[in-house]
Amino acid sequence: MNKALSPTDFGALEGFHDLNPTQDDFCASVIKGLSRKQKTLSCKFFYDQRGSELFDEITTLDEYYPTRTEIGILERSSADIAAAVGNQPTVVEFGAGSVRKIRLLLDAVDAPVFVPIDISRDHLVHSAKCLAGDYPETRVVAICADFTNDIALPKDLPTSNRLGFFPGSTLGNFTHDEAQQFLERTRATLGTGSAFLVGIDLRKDAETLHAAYNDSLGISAAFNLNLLNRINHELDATFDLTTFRHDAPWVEEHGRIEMRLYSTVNQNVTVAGTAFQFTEGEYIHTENSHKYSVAEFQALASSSGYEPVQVWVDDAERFSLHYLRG
Ligand code: AVI
Repeated sequence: MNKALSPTDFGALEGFHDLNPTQDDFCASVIKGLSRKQKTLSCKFFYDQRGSELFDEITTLDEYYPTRTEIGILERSSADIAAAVGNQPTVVEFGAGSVRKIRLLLDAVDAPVFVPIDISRDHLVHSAKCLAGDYPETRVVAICADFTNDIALPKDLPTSNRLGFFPGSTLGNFTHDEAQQFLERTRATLGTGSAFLVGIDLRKDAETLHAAYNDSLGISAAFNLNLLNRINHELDATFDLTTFRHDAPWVEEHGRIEMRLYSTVNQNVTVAGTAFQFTEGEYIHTENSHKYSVAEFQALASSSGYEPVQVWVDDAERFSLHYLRG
């Protein structure tokens, strides 16, 4: 889908490529997910305007350590990172995430070209425009796309010295197979000789993990429930949010936190004309957040064709930032 933008929409943006999935994809995915025996919704749909705001709030919570820990690693290790990466790469960010993180990276490596890729069009345009304004020497080319699909980068981008950036442990939201496929695809997208900087949350005690996804202020719960609200508004659905409850257990067997929404009553819900039955105590699985040891992630990267070159970890060994060569 190509959406026309007026010249003023671009601001200082060099280019904007819209490969955004349509509303039909959202509807089809929700109906398919709720039709499964284990009802499932994809976590990539968390991020409407309200969902993105709630996620930003999560990243500031005391219990949610990943964001501030990764920023600390980037701050402390920026000189090492720059030495490993070399100067002036084309930086391709998968997910236009934290403004702080990308600025730390751009400052460290002096990137002449920056390519943010994100599924949320408004968020992408806003953050890319801000960056383009603040980094007048950097060419910013934004791509609105679902990075869980194949993405062909625009042909006029430099083909050598590309550096992928995938912070925040978003890779943990994929299953192991999906993570491997994603890494293989990004390697193909970025090209041989490229590098990839990937943030990965580390395995740790269950109590710390549990608190991070079941915070005392209830922001994680609001973030999870907002998905039902989004489906109500965008897909003409009838979820009664007072009859669903958030829980996010640590599932040792799979090495992951699972975000779940439990139905507290027997009920029927309609989505875009299709009816779904819920029994009391049944849950919708809305997200996985896998945690890896350094060795586990390096094995995954190797099996995807990357060479793990260097890894930076905070003193408390909570989070890791991996430098891989393609
Ligand atoms: C975006 N992603 C890495 C977050 C995580 O920690 O898995 C999403 C999140 N879900 C609940 N809290 C945060």
